[in-house]
Amino acid sequence: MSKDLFQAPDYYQIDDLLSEEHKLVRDAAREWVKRDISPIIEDYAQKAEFPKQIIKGLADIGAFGPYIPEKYGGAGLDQIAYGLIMQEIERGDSGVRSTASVQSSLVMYPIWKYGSEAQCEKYLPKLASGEFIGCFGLTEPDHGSNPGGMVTNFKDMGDHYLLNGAKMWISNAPFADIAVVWAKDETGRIHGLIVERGMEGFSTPETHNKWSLRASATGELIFDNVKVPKENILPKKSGLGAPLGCLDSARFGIAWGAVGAAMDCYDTALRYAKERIQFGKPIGSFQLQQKKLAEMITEITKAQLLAWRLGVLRNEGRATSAQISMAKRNNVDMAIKIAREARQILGGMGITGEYSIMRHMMNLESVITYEGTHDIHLLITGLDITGLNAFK
Ligand code: TGC
Ligand code: FAD
Repeated sequence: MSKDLFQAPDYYQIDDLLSEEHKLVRDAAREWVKRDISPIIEDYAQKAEFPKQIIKGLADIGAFGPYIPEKYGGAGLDQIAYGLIMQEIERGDSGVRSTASVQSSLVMYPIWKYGSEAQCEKYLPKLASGEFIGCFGLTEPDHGSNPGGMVTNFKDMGDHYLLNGAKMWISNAPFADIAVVWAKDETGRIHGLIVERGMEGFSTPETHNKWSLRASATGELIFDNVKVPKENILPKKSGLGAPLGCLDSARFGIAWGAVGAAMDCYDTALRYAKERIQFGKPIGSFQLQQKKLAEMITEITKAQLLAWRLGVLRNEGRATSAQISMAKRNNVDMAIKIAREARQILGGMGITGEYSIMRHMMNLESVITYEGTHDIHLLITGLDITGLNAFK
């Protein structure tokens, strides 16, 4: 890949809305991505391999549990700082951001919010430092958008639980040390269980042949009569609302992350348009290319403001799940459209690994599907504004 010359677009001076701490955290993440992600990521995406050596760097910039209290090893930051870290990481690659958001919002968050004090003390510091990597098992082969239909289940055997079933499309699964797994008890109620690598009957085969999110490891979780110690159940919340509550936190991070991917595509296309000469002029001087670039910066600016406002609402504890859905849906859709337009501005060069755009575009095909598809988020907004459920 050519040298990372990224300059962050801030057309509406949104930096003025950030605190000094926000800017420090953001700049540290930005520098780290430039130094440790940009030079290697294309190669790892081509090889379809997660670069495990970056785990320590992710921990060092506070990407594992940014808002988890410091007493558990987290960074103790607010929601806007969390969002900014996700934005910067996804500026580098959505797959790397996936690892960070799964670890923070889908593994540390449920342990922190629904776990016992003993579980928090046992797992959170190791997850914050990157000594442990976690994954989150909700989706099943036959239950994606409809997780409430899950069939993975556990039975109370007196001194332990016996877990059976399978999860699919699980980020980080192939190398995760622990999995937060959602399964039904004998009454059909959903609970979270912490399953550790090495438990007999637990395997995590990798999913191959992905054209998207290639630098992120995706896999299955298979439970064949796994004996889970009773102390590994998350005691403080059960029901479908428990995993969905984690998704709120992860979707919020994605709303910011997608802005990062879009900023990178726009910045690359803008620079290229000013340098590339055709018909004796920079292609950026043609109205058709200017239209693309002007619309991109307009959409990025709107998405930045949406993410920032959502961060303020989350800091105040006032953001609704439906507001989070709107931001996830809008910002990912915005990013994927910008990636497609930016790719065109680069002409043939746009399809090569010399530039990040095609990788972002392909990654965003996963991002628009996971954590609730584009359609599902629209239906969440539809339900919120009409009171009428169009899911079923
Ligand atoms: P529904 O009846 O609407 O709700 C069941 C219960 O959950 C409550 N609830 C929520 N609670 C917290 N946060 C939310 N966002 C919530 N949404 C709903 C709700 O109040 C109810 O509570 P209670 O007490 O009345 O029982 O459930 P439903 O079965 O009709 O489904 C609704 C639907 C379709 C919106 C939901 O299931 C959904 O969001 N589907 C999409 C599935 C999804 O997003 N899966 C993501 C898997 S994880 C992932 O993709 C990780 S990728 C990570 C990466 O690599 O970055
Ligand atoms: P389906 O639910 O089968 O949907 C197929 C199509 O039907 C979609 O377009 C959908 O919008 C549409 N549809 C479904 N229901 C309705 C409806 N009621 N009305 C209208 N349209 C509808 N899951 C995890 O649990 N943990 C992870 O770490 C994780 N990581 C992932 C990583 C990757 C790379 C990918 C691709 C997925 C990951 N997922 C993970 C799974 C992801 O959350 C699901 O793929 C997603 O929720 C959609 O489920 P599905 O693929 O089964 O699609």
